[in-house]
Amino acid sequence: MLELHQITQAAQALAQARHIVCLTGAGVSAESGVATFRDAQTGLWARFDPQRLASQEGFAEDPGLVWRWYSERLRMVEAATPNPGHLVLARLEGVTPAFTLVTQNVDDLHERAGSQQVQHIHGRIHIFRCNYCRAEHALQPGERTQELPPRCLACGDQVRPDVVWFGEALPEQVVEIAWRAAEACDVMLVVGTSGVVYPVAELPLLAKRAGAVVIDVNPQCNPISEIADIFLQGAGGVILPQVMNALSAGF
Ligand code: BJW
Ligand code: ZN
Repeated sequence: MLELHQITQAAQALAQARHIVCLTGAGVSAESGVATFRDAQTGLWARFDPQRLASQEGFAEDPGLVWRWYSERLRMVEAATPNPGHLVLARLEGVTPAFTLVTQNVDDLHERAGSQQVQHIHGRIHIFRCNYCRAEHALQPGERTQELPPRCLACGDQVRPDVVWFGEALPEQVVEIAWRAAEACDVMLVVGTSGVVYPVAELPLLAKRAGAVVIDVNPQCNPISEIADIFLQGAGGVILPQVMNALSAGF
């Protein structure tokens, strides 16, 4: 059960911090109507395993299926708008000397909420690349709704969204920024992640070991809430504005 003093405690930790790292997951976009990764398996997609769809093996087995899954999710992202949780995180960027926002989300809702520096550690759904030579592909009209992925203009292989699938390496530069920030921050604010996908799930533990206060915002208990110093149990779009109000009011 969430108590008022936990909100105050979180606001105090954030107010005193010189460097805040915010790590977000699918839950931060849930209140914008973007289904979380594991909840995206509804309707027609219910019989497919997301771990299989988001992999080279799944793409090789049925490229059209994976292409259509991502087209549908991109449509969902485009129809969504940032929620109060995204807006608070954008404001937080301006109230602390150093702020690093690392998101596992492939949507652009943080940017649309006004966040200036967003580290997309699992890629971005609206950018497309060749699965072989990695050349960026500018989608032509009609290609999105095709049954099969378009072909790369440079090498002829298949085009895919620029996201990180299971078994693939995370973008090197973003990993460097995220790991360095986790070791240097005073507060790590985690919002809406299940904490089961590695290596990102290591970040809160790394921050805690380096002496940071870890705050987790999530309606569900999860591996990160287990190690968090402050667990704010609830939805990001409800809890984060409460924390921001306490911060603005001087607690
Ligand atoms: C709310 C809310 C509200 C709801 N408010 N909250 C160590 C141990 C075991 C396994 C591994 C390991 N190291 C690596 C692995 C393997 C693997 C892995 O982690 N597997 C585990 C699942 C077992 N990792 C990898 O393969 C990674 N690559 C790798 O390790 O490469 C090695 C390598 C090195 C060098 C060369 C080559 C290879 C890659 C992982 C990539 C993950 N990609 C995905 C797909 C991206 C594209 C797409 O979206 O389709 O990223 S998987 C998916 O999970 C997606 C997400 O970003 C990520 C995390 O999901 P998230 O955000 O936690 O979402 P959900 O849906 O799981 O949870 C939502 C949460 O929100 C819940 O907690 C809700 O309660 C909460 N919530 N409403 C706040 N309103
Ligand atoms: Zn190519």
